[in-house]
Amino acid sequence: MKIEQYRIDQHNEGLLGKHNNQFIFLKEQLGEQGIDANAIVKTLQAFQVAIPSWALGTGGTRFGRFSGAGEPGSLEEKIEDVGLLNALNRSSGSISLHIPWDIPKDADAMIQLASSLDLKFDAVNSNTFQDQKNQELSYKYGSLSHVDPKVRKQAVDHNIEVIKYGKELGSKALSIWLSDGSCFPGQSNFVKSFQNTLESLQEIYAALPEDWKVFVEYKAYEPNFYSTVIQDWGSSLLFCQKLGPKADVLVDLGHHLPNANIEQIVATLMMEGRLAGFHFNDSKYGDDDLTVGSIRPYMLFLIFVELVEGMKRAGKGSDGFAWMIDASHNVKDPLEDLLQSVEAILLSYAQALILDSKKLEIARGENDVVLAQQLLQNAFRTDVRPLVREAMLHSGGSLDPIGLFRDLKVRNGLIAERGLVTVATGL
Ligand code: PSV
Ligand code: MN
Repeated sequence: MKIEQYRIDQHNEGLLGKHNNQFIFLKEQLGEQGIDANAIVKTLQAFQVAIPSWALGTGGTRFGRFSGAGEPGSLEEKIEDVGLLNALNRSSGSISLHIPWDIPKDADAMIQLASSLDLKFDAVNSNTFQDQKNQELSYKYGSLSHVDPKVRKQAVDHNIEVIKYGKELGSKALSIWLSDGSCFPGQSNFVKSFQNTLESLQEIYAALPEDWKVFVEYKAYEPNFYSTVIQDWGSSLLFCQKLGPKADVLVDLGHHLPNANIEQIVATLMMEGRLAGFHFNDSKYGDDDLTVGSIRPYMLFLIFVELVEGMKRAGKGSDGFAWMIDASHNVKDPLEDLLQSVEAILLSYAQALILDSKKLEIARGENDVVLAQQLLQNAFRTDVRPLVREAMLHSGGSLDPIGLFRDLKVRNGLIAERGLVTVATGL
């Protein structure tokens, strides 16, 4: 299923009058503060968020999975789904594959399909946190950190194979998340686990193509509940520093202990030039994988404030980082959910872009705490939706992606094509 451009244009026509009024009003309001709304719209247009291949089906919990209907049953269908999202919002121009959930059997055909939908292949993700059918050795007690060198070798080889798939597709990065750790005190030797992991990562690093990066993702706990080898940003940074300049830290918003100051972590990693990018999601308790911006939008905004500052300092645009959603749902239509997530990311980015950072620096220098808070909250409380809509409109997307998705009955169309009983690969 494909959404033709004329359907988007037709839908936009009906919304254009109201949108133009709102945009012009905001543009004037921002103009009075010396902010160029059109420049912000351009910056937003350039921001692209990768969609993970595992988020296109209904996710599960460890208590069960209630699969939706019309879910993609193959990699082709997953690419088509991301094509639908990108046609609607023009901000989801790439797909990130998880291997072996989504092995591209015919890379050329996948590239052709993806480019016909204006899509690229983002980072490829390895998986040594599950055992696969016919796998020789088990990852029950770890993978890259395992006490048995044969298991470590198998996990290293898997990562090298993932790089091979990525190369065929034009990806430029390997993303590694390890569940390695222990569930009980005494179960593993922390130092040996670290050293084994480092040696394994060094072998993978040596196999990276010249122009590739490796992203090292950390997570505090789960599935191991006593210790995790790469438990926090500090451990991840330590591995990256030991590996070399092609290794950077990947921040997944759901991977921290409660109340961690993620924006400060982001600032520090950017200061060191070691932030690879993000896995966006939201959470109330742990790694809940909820829709981005659904629970803690102010935190997301504060993170973007640091990102905008960091990008400015580094003289980099948003294309210098890997932005990806990592969430999966039990109760929502996955495509509607992803549209909401992308919109939330762009809204936070827009709010951070309108922040008066010069005034903020002055307030900080004068210890004017009240003004500093006010400046942040003024930006956060500004309704920047017209900026995001204008960006989508200019890029050929929809002024109301979810509204159009529903008007066109996209899910019904997908059910007609794929059937009612479908299960996408993933967790
Ligand atoms: C682990 O919780 C994680 O965040 C990693 O990024 C995995 O690749 C992904 O989720 C798999 O669901
Ligand atoms: Mn993640």
